[in-house]
Formats: sequence, C-alpha cells, structure tokens
Amino acid sequence: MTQTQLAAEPGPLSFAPARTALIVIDMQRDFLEPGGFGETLGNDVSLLQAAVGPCRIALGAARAAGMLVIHTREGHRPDLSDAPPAKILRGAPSRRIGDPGPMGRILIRGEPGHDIVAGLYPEAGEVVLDKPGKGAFHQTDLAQILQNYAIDTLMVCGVTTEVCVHTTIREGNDRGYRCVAIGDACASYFPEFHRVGLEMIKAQGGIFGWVSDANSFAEALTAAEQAA
Ligand code: TIU
Repeated sequence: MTQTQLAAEPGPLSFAPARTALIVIDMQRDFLEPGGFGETLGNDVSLLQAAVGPCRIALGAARAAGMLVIHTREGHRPDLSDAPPAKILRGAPSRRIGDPGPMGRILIRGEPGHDIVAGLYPEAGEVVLDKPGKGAFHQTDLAQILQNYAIDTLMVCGVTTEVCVHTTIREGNDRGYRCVAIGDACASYFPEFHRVGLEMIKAQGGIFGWVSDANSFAEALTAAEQAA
C-alpha cells in the first residue's frame, strides 16, 4: 500500500491515503453566514471565511486521490428530541436552537442554515454525517464507517478549531486514530483560540495529534500518486 510523508508538527507523519479519511467539520451556513447559530451567539461569522479556501484545497486533493471524504453537520431533529436541554438553554443567544431565523430554524436538520456552504458542497458518493454534539463520534455511526473502510488516520479541517474540530480530534485520538488538524483549513470566531487550539494538539510531542496545512496535505497526496 502506497505510503506518503506529510510535513507536520511536531514532526512529519507517514500515512497511507487508502487508510486515511478527510473529515470536513461543520462547514455549514449556520456557522459561516449571517443569521445562523454562530451569529446568534454573538460572533463575527466573517472570521470563519479564512478556512474556506484551504478547505477547498484539501477537499480537491482528497477527491483527486480518491480518498474517503466525510462531511459533518451539527444539528438536531425538528422535534428537538435529540437536543439536550442543557444545550438549548445555554447562554443568552439572540435566537435559541430551534427558533426561526432568516435561514430557517436555528441548527435544525433540513433547514437552509443547516446546509453546507456552497463552495464546499459534498459530491455524490461522499459521506454526510449528521451529529447532535460537538464531536463527530458522539451518537453517530462514524466509528462503524471508519472501521468499514479500514481507516487509521484522520485529516480534520473545518470549524471551529477549539470546539468541534478539537472535540473530534480528541475523540479520534482516544479511539486509536492518528489525527491531523489541517490548521489553515480550520478557523475560530476567536483568532487566539484558533492559534492556541492548534498549539495544544501538537504540544508535548503531539499529545493528541499533529498539525499540518492544506498545501502540505495536497503535496503529500501528489507525491503518493507519483510513487504509485
Ligand atoms: N460555537 C462554536 O464555536 N462552535 C460550535 O458551536 N460548533 C462547532 O464548532 N461546529
């Protein structure tokens, strides 16, 4: 099986594209566009645009290499039966989960705001995984999907760095996956949290993962194709 080397921190990582999945976390209108969940929490959603271009690079490279691509969407059933009251009642948002907004009901499956942004829309054959929590493993069939494809390495990008990306990488690490944050393809409403969030992953010799970037990921896949 073809192996390739990824430039990453705290050190390079050798991985097999055939055993690797690209997981694009929650690049949804609810987080990236005005009028959605992110804005109801008081955030400047324009900050997340920084991740879109690098996500496109990572997605394009994974597609060209025939890698497993998984898109996640955070959201809930229309009847809110899977939304913990502790989550719905948290804080003082301008609109709560389930309330009507300009992109439909906030963070509800099937509503326009729950959909993935146009520039990163899933292609036929890619996995779209709906998740009720911050982590992509919590109450989803992600573990089964990864097992079915014999995946051992996760390349993770999307939003937000310190919330859903971090939670998913922590969950994946504890389950035995080698997890890489594609750093420039992640973003946060808090630039400092983004920076420190990436630092946390790769500190202590890579305590729960690696950090790379979209171009390095694409170069590693190109090298793998040339070696095959
Ligand atoms: N608010 C925030 O930073 N993030 C979330 O609520 N969900 C995700 O990170 N997807």
